[in-house]
Order: sequence, then C-alpha cells, then structure tokens
Amino acid sequence: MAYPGVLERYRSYLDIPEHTKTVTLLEGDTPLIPMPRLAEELGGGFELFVKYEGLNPTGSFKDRGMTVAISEAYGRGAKAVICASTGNTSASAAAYANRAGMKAVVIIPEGKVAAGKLAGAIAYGAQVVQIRGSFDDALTLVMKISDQHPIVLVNSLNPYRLEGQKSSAFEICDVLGAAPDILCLPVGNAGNITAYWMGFRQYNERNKTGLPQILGVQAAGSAPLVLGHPVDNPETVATAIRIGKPARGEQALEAAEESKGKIIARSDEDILYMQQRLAANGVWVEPASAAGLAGLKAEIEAGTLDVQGKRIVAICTGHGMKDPDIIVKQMTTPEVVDANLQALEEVLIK
Ligand code: AN7
Repeated sequence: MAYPGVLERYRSYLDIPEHTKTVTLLEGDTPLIPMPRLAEELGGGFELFVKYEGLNPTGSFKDRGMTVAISEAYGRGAKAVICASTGNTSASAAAYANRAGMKAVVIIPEGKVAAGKLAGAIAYGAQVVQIRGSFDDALTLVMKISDQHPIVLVNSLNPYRLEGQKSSAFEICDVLGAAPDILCLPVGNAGNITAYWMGFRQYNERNKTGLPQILGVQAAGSAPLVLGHPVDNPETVATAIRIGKPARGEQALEAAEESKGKIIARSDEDILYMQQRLAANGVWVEPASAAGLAGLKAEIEAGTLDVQGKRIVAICTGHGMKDPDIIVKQMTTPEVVDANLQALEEVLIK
C-alpha cells in the first residue's frame, strides 16, 4: 500500500473523534540518519541518529500534528483556523488549512520570524498578522479570539496536535525495533517533548518497546523551564524557541522527570556551533533544531549523562532552509571572478 501519512498509518494509536476527515500531505516517515562521525566527535562509545524532521512537507515537524488538528477541524465543518507562531506552526497551519479549503490566520511576533517560515505562510495562503509583541503575547491573543469566535485554535494546546506528533516516537521504535536509550530535542512551547513522552509510553504499553531518557534543551536567553519562572523578554538566535511562557511547561517537566531525563539550557554560541557541525555531517537544520545535540554535547563533557554503549536519537525539528539569513550573516560573501579558466584556477589553487 502507498504511504498514507501519519494519521492513517497510526490511526489505531490516535485518540481522535469519529468525525475526523483526513487532510494529509503525506507527512512523517522521515529518515533516521546514522551519525557515526559526529558521535566520534562528541567522544564516541555510543550510537547516534538524527531524526530529520526538516524533511516534512512544509519543512518542520509541525506537519505531524497539523495533519491531525486540521483533519479534526475539517471533519466537523470548521471554516477557519488560527495560531500564534514563531514561524513553523504558521507555515504548516497555512498549508494544511488551505489544502482543505479552510482559512488560516497566523499571528506572529514582528520581525522575529525567519524568512523561510514567513514566506511559507504567505505562499500557502494564510492571512498573516504581525504584532508588536512576543510569541507569548500572540498566544494569549489567539486563545481569547478562538474562545469568542468560530475559529479553531491549532497551537499545541489543541490536543489533536499532540496526537499527531506522537507519530514520530512510533516511527523511531518501528525503525530501531525499540525506543532509544536517550532522546534529545529542543523545547519551546513544549508541545513536542510532551507528545514524544506520550507516544513512547503508549507504544511501550502495547508493544513493549521500552522508554528513553528525555533530554530537553532550551536556549539560554529563553529558558523558563530551567529558571523555574516565565521569561518576559526571551531572546535567542534560535527564534523558533524564543518562548518565555510555554503552554505545555508542566507536562514538559513531568516528561523529563518521569523519564529520568532533564531539561537544560545552552547558549546561542553552543547552538550555532552544533548547527555547523551537523551541516558538516550533511544535515543542515535551523538553529533551534541543533539545541538538542548542543545539550547532549554539554552533558557528555560535564560527565553528567551516561552515554556509554547507549543508543541516542536527536530530533532535528526544522530544515536549515527555513532560516537562510543566519548563515548569510555569519559567512563572508563568496568570491566573484571573471568567467575564464585562469581566473578560476587562481582562486582555487591559492
Ligand atoms: C524548529 O512554530 O512554537 O517545544 O510557533 O519550530 O513543541 O514548541 C515552533 C517550535 C523546536 C519547539 N524546533 O517545539 C511555532 C513554534 C523548531 C520549532 C520547536 C519549534 P515545541
């Protein structure tokens, strides 16, 4: 049978109502890429894989949850959806809503959304509104609006988003034959870490696949779960996780505790370093997506996480092409030469 997307593939594991009508772009089934050279770089002695979620249809893991949230809303005849977003959710909501012939409204923090995400939301046909405020302000507003008007909230407060996002945990278990020993991933609004923990527990109950320790990683300038209180003016180069008041914060802390893992923070410098090392190993991700591995590196160096003989999966949540500016800002402009052999040889050989 041709691949049907995450909702149909894992339907029996998803808690969704009868009226759900599948709207899919055949998201999911992303590669679990072995990273032996990067594992050696980090000290070796363990197996490392990247789950490359940037290869979803709109370039991020958000498509897994969005297919289910939109399918539910569409199935009960909803005409419009709304979300607050640091970028990826907006592009995904726009794509799936428009595919179903529904309207998508996305509210984003002015000037803080990476170019590839904003372009995506516009290209897929959303009504995009920028606010003079943060993601957290935008989320507060869309919660109020969806309360008072017939428009469906598709942030991860919507439980169907999490139902869909569980599918990545299922895929990892299906490919490896069991859950990994350690799972590391970035944490922003904390829906994804919550969904992974739900997914691994559910798969373990039915299929005895075991449970991973979960290492959640925030950006240091935007680390409410590490600090233990909301952050009013979060700042980080990893704009995807520039979130000061995570909607699923409590559940994220529970996932870390119950799995005997933890939630830590890494600096922008560490995150960008890991983005570069991933790209040097053939996997270009956006900055936020490198946070999980930046956290793993720090834990290994500090000797605070036992990795010997373990199998580790790092979730890389979004594609590098989402945020081209961050690369362009760091690099020197490529050389320009005349279009002749001699000129080219001169710059190649020097
Ligand atoms: C690439 O798009 O919140 O902890 O509005 O885009 O589930 O929020 C994005 C989050 C990690 C964090 N990596 O996931 C949004 C948004 C990338 C992301 C996260 C996001 P959550």
